[in-house]
Amino acid sequence: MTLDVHLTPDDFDDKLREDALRGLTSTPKCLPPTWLYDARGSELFEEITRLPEYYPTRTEFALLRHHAADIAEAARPDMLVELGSGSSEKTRVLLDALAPHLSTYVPQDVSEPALRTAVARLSVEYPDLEVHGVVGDFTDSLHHLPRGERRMIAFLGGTIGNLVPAERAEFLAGTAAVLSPDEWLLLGAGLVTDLDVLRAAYDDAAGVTAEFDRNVLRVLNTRLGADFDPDRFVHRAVWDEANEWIEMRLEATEPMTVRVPALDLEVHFEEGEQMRTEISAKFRLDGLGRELAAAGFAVRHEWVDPDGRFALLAASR
Ligand code: AVJ
Repeated sequence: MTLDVHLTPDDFDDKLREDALRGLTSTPKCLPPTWLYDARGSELFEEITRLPEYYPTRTEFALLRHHAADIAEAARPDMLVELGSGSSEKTRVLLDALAPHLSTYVPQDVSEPALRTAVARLSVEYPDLEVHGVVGDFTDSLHHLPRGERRMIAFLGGTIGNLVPAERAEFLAGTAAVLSPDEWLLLGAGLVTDLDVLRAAYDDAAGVTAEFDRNVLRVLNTRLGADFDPDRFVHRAVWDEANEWIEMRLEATEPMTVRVPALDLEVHFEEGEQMRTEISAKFRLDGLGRELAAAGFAVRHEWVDPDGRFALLAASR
């Protein structure tokens, strides 16, 4: 088992400082979703995936379970690369189906602790498989992937929705560019669905998503010495009708000034001011097909759950 670290703690700090400075000084304020996933954030996300309201993970898991054999037959990869693999929980069903041809599994994630645990566990469970973890940002990691004969890049969970359209276009074109013609992309994407279902998924009754959202403030406190009081922010999940995405926002409950020593910055929040911490775009199959086509992919298979909430697409060039 190996673990490549493409984002060293120093690179990480530089990136965080850059993102935080840009986001906290823009109007409206915003932070990129990457920073939600420190060790605690990754744990909270795992907890989210088990909530009754959060349907994406279990819906995608069912699709993977039902269609893993079709995926294996179509793509027959020797290497499975999984971008944003997290705990690699739902990947097992793929690994089992791909086993006859698969020699290497390359999980990639921004959270080193989550990845270490996953890599260690999988190496024990799949002794015949070479497990090669890559720590980094999924966009940078594309260019540092190990070579294989026939790779399949899996980008699951609907994480594609965290990118705005221009970033998506760049990411998909970049993915097409690193793949050769007989290599595949397996993409999991959330679909536009009932708005109450969507909103509940991003603002659950138990408040786990709220805690996950506020955790980004703790990350800024720990890593940048900031003095955010997370209790003075409430979590909001807002559906943006025009863009067809959910926005997670943190709303200040009172006016306050926050100090961020590592940036030599003081940030003022008005009462009720909202800071965006994530977008989670939902798709329509025709639109997603067009985006993939524009990047140079042809969709070979698509599978949708019976409620029409989530899609799994297999594409090649
Ligand atoms: C892991 C990025 C797919 O957008 O649904 C869960 C993250 N945010 N609840 C998503 C998330 C709020 C999740 N992804």
